[in-house]
Amino acid sequence: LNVKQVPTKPYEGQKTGTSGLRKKTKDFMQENYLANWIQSLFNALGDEVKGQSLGLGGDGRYFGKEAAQIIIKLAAGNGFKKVVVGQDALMATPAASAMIRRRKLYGGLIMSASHNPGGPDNDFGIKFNYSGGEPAPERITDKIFGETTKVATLNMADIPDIDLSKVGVTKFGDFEVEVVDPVADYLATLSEVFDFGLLRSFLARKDFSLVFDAMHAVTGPYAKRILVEELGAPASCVKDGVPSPDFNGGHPDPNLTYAEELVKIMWAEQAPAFGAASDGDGDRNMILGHKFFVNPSDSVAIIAANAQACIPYFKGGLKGVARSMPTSGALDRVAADLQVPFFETPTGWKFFGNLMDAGKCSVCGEESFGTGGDHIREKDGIFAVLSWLSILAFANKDVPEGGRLTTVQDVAIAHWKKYGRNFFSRYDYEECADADANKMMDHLRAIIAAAKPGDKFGDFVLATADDFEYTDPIDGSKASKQGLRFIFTDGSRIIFRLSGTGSSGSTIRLYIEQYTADPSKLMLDAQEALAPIVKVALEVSKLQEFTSRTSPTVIT
Ligand code: VG1
Ligand code: CO
Repeated sequence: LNVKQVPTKPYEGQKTGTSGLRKKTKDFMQENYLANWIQSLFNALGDEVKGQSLGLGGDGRYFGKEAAQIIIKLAAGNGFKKVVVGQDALMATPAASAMIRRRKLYGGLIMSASHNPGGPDNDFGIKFNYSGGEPAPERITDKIFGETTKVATLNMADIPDIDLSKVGVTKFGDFEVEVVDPVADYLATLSEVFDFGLLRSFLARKDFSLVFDAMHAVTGPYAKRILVEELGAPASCVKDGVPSPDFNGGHPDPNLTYAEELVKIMWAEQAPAFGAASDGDGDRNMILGHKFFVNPSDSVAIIAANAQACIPYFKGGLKGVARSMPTSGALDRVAADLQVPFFETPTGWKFFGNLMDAGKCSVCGEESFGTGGDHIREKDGIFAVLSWLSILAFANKDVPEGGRLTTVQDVAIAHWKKYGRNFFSRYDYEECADADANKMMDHLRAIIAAAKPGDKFGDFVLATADDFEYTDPIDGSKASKQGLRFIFTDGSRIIFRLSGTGSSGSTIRLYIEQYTADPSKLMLDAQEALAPIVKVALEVSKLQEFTSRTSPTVIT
């Protein structure tokens, strides 16, 4: 194999955020921009990459196929013996995690900017996952960043572009590229987690119907294969199932704002019983019933509460559960009830991996439409969908066809009746000016520094306020400045963070939570129930004053 030493110069700002490096596609298309980051990654990993196998795939967005060719040449040039790549350079994030684990690969690269819009004028991204299938921890991402500031030479194998459209192996001396079906490994893993027989017979019921919105992103082929071919749902249940390089001009984020077409379907008088959507790279999910939204913080709690009974993989019980800090405390109550260990981690999936590897966490989730289990090391949209279908199948197994089916809403209400309800909402103020957002955060830090337990904020009495810090219980690593928290004596919380996944400006996230066990309040609309505490949050932060924003861009 002939390897060329191509001289290069560092680019500034190649720092990874919450989930990999995300920038404008045009930035990534600058000469050697992507290659520099990949070479820096290989430099950071050092000699251990020699002779290893690397997974590769992406969410199908614009520039992915070109990026794959660059990555393959660099992998060969840096001593990998093999690259396993999804056909057409496609691979959903959870599928990449499953593939790395099943094939015992050294690691994998995922070309995705997740729910961010794609195309030449929007975003591209890249992320490295390690041999357990988990996103690289911060000690690695910090090292990569260090390397990006001094990268000088690219080791590029002199090989032609690979035909990624056909499954099969191509060899160049000691190096080979295997193009694989991007669904196969993932499907094999899911079939070990769920009772496909139970799901098949449930989906065969004439009184049950579903719709899955792939949002023109990567999960289309997965939904067709898994829901339709394996589980027997009608082909028409997959909406917008052909991946498009710019997601058909849309914003592939499964929430009430961006998945408005699905929302419209589910809020019609005649609607399917179950609706779900996934994001650009297939790791997020939104679950809907008829005219009913399942808050993701509730979803992970409900899945955890029902996992042992409804999902074969969890039949021995849960080893523990975990949620990200801003996610509501609904899961905490389930953990206490099940008497299993509970962990609160910073935002981003990379913090769950250590807990899972140590056998301390079976189910975890984030308020940002992320739900997962320890079958892989990424959040998993289709896992959430199959979990909910399993819960419904189990709840309805004795209901004769045509009888009164237990619905998504019934499951959620039964959960609230048992555990109480954690009202939760997130307000996103997208693309604020960096300076404005930073000033607001500084203002809040000053308030926190001066605050004392017992201080009153509106009707709420402060229990504690801080900037969240996490010490990993497994390896002792610390993550600080993970979000500004005001926790009140009744358990209500106000949290402020700046997003780490955007590609321009600053996105302010405001998370609000309030708990009730009062049966007369369980069915209140979340926005109505939270109005007083939202008011407090906006007053204390002076958000409007600092950013001139009178309303959020997205409300969850
Ligand atoms: C957001 C979410 C976070 C999630 C991350 C990656 O991060 O808040 O919970 O893990 O996106 O998800 P941030 O820093 O923008 O708040 V994905 O589907 O974009 O990989
Ligand atoms: Co995603």
